[in-house]
Order: sequence, then C-alpha cells, then structure tokens
Amino acid sequence: MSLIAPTELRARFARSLSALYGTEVPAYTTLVEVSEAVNADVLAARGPEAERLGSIARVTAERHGAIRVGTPDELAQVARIFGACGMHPVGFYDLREANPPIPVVSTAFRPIDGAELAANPFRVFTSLLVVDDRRFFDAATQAQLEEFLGARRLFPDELLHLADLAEKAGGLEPADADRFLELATASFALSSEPVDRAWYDHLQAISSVAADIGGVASTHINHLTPRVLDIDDLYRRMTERGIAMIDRIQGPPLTTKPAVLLRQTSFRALAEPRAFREADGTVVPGELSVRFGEVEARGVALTPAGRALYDERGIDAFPDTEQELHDAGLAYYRRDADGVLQPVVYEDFLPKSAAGIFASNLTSDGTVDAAQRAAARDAAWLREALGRELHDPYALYAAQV
Ligand code: OOG
Ligand code: NI
Repeated sequence: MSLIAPTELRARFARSLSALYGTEVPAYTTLVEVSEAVNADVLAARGPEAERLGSIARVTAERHGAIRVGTPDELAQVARIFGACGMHPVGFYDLREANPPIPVVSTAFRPIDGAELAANPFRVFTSLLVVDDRRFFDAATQAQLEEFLGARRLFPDELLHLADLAEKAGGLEPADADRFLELATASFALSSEPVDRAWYDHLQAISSVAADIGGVASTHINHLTPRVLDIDDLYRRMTERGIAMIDRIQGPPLTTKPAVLLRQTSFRALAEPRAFREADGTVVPGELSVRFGEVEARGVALTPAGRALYDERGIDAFPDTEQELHDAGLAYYRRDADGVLQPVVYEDFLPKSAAGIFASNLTSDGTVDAAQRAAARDAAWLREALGRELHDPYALYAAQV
C-alpha cells in the first residue's frame, strides 16, 4: 500500500484542525465564510492578477495556527509532530522585547520549499514560555511552573511514535495516518479539565499568556487564521456583521504600492466556558477569554535591505512598482518562462504584529520588573531546544528566486 506523504498529512492536519476549531469557536466559521466571499469577489474583479501571490486553491486552503507550550521538551515534541507533516522551524522571534513584553520566544513551523508551499503552506506560530526570566517570574513561581509543566504530558506516546515513523519512512500507511491525525488534532482541542483557580490567578497577575500556558494542564490552538486577498474589505464586512474587531489592521498600511510582508487583524477574544477548581476542592463553571479569530493578507517577501527600510522608514519609503522593488534589491522576485517577474510570497510573521496580536488578547499588561535579570535566549538556544535545524527565512526566500 502506498504511504500518505507529509504533504497530504499537512493538508489533512490543517483541515481537521479547522473543523475542530469551527466547532469550538463558531465565529471562526463566520470568518472563514466572509474570507471566502472576499476572495471570490477579488478574483472576479481582478482576474488572474489576483493569483499573483498564490493560486486561489492555495489561498482558500491556507491557514496559520498559533500554539503555546511551556518547556523545551514540549517544544521538541511539537517539532516531531509538525516534522511528520513536512513543517520545519523557521525564524526566531523574541516577544519579550515587545511592548507590553510577553514572556515567550517563538518560531514558526512551515514547509520550506516552493513546491511544498504551493501544495499547502500550513504554518503554526509556536511560542515557548521563558520560565527562568526573573523580570516576570520570581524564584518560587519559576519552581512551581517547572513542577507543574514537568508533570503534564501534552502528547501521547502513540502520537509521538507515529510522528517519528512518518518522518523516518517519508509518510504513513493510511490507517496509521488516520490515527496520527486523530491524535494530533485531539492534542490541540480545548480541554474540559478543571483549571486550578488560585494557580491560574497567580500567573494571570503576572501575564495572561503565562496563565494560558502554565495555568492549565494541556495546550490548545489559540487561533487559526485564514488568508484573504483584500483585508480592508474583510474588516468592513466583519464590522458590518456586528463582530467587534481590534481597532486596526497590523502591518503595512493600505497603499497603492505593491503589497509587501503581512497585514493582519483580529476579533477580540471570546468568553469560553471553562471549569475551575476552587481552593476548597469544589469545581464550578466559569469562563476564560483567551482565544480569538485572526485573518491575514500576504505580500511579497522583502530582502534584508527591504526589511531594514520597512522597519526604519515604513511603507511610504518604498517605490511604487514591482519592477523598482526588484531592481532596488528590496524584495524577492523570480522570473517565469516569459521572463515576467513573479513575487515570492512572504511566508513568515512580523514580531511587531505578533506582539500586537498577543496584546489585543490580554486582559492586562501584567507585571514586569525590568530591574531583574533577563534569561538569555537566542536562535542558537532555540535550535538546541528543538533538537533540529532552525531555518533562516532569508536563506529560504533566496533559494526560491
Ligand atoms: C501568537 C501571536 C502571533 C501572529 O499571527 O502574528 C501570531 C499567539 O497569540 O500565540 O499568531
Ligand atoms: Ni496569528
């Protein structure tokens, strides 16, 4: 029997997470419907031009997810599960430098070559709590976090075993693939396990993100993001439907210049029912607002020079045409058989937008003591934790030209 290849595992994984998230967060289904309507209208209005940054099939299926884990071991396990789906860690993001600071460092798991991206670009922004950063956690809280996180198991052995098998063999037998996807999807479902109120509240006072990661015994998808071809239109249509959006679209503002990098917006976190265990042991119903809906539009990937220009001077400093962007060495383009420039899509994230997305979702700024010692984290540290190569996004874009 032929094996189900990583490409198909990834496409099916994205679909099954989408089905799960739709049952958990009904507003997500609305967001997907509105996104599809916007994309159909853009395609009808602009024709083939609308598909320059990805075929409509790719864009319709395209999602990114966000998850958060607590320990380097958990991160290494996540890497095995995504690895089975042909998703590799790309980039290092330090959200502790954001305003307000978030106590995590992150990477994105995604396909890395052009054909795989075209087949299904599913990517997952994955954040790891930095428990030993004293600016957030005192020694007692760090010790409690380590004990709590060390005692939980996010992923069953059977799932990890199937993931390793898939990576080694280059795919899974159909029955194993079904089982792998069932277990992988279930690992990211919202748990009905009661949350320890006192522990959650203790972390929440420091950081909502820390509470979401270290205050509960499992992980979950934080959001799942469809891609749209006109995010301004999407924003208007969602607002018209009475859905409370955050007050802006993150990333480069709307201009008539070529679309670069990434623009994102989201609706606010929804109150979801969760059970709480009180100090006296009783379990009571309650709610938490940590998960939300996000949508994004993608443009051309910028070179290091283009990115520096964007970070220093913003989109207004950019030229008006793709030809000029290319000639100035600001963005990545390849040439098709007719010699026409084709943009290389930006496949990654933006730390400032990510910080804005995290922030839109916080109940408070939390407490940070800047006088305390920071914990050292960099790409080399993350590579060690992952136990596998951490790819440099620029090298991947350059390889696509
Ligand atoms: C991740 C926030 C970052 C994005 O699209 O920039 C992100 C999170 O909330 O866990 O998903
Ligand atoms: Ni996101």
